[in-house]
Amino acid sequence: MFWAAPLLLLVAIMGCDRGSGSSGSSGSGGGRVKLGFIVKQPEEPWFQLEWKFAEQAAQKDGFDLVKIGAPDGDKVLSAIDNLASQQAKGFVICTPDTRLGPAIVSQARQRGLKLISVDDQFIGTDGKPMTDVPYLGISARKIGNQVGQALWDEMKKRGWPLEGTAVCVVTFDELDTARERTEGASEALAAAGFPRDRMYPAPQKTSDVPGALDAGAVLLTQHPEVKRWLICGTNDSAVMGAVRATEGRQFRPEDVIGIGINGTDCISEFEKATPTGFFASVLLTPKKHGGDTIEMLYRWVKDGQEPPKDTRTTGILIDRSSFRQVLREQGITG
Ligand code: FCA
Repeated sequence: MFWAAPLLLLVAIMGCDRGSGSSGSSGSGGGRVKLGFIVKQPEEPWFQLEWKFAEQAAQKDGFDLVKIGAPDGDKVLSAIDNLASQQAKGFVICTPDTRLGPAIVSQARQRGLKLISVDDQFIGTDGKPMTDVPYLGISARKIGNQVGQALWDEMKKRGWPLEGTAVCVVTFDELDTARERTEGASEALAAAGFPRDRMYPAPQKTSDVPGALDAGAVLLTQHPEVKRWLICGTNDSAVMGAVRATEGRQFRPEDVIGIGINGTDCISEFEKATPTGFFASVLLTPKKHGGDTIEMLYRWVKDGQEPPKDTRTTGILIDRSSFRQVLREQGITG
């Protein structure tokens, strides 16, 4: 048929990565279940860890895993086609754009694929979260509160006066979980006594380190009067970018307290010989986000056991002194 050649070509150039668990199996013929795991930013350590734990689950339970990076809508839709053509039975997805939710659901339905969304919840045509699609994500506001409280505690520990201190809030408001995290951090700081009028948003154009570096640099230029910065953001990359912006303007690490979220994308920062302004992070649970989601999907496909519609996870504060032990305890490092 006329569409078959371009489709095959597309599948080939997408270069999808057949993960572990495929040994001894030949596609659908082996009788093994095949499941996909699609992520929006495969270059982020967070998503690599989700994949790692999904692979561990695949090995343990004996199913095949297909990992696909899909940074935009076109890639997501062709990834779903790709999975269907490999006779996969379902997929877990962190979508690059939550507003693709209705299109993803309809495409999956047409192809007979089950799906679970992870990290970033789908938004429906009415602008509200699609609560009928099984979702596992973080308790975003609470984790934000944890960040805000930890920023306040560290500021007090360092004996910083409020005068001359401000908060750089690296925002990415188009994503609900991101907005709730930064709102949560600001709320906790306000409740502790930090003046709201010195919490400045630094909106990211792209949700990555360069996007946050640009956003942070603009804010620092606008506020030359600030002597000490507290920094919060959506995730480690957001805080990292803003910390790099403070370094670019010769702020000393002692005058910067940055606290991230993920705890997985800041390890190289904590490993540096001398401390930077990236002070701490809330370590999330990539094992649950990667391993539990794919296992839930597997049980659903294999035994008809429906996953819960909404699961929320928590986090643990880590810093330079504790990260090694906590990562080990959490099974993230060996
Ligand atoms: C979002 C962020 C990721 C991670 C995840 C749990 O998808 O972009 O960095 O924090 O939520």
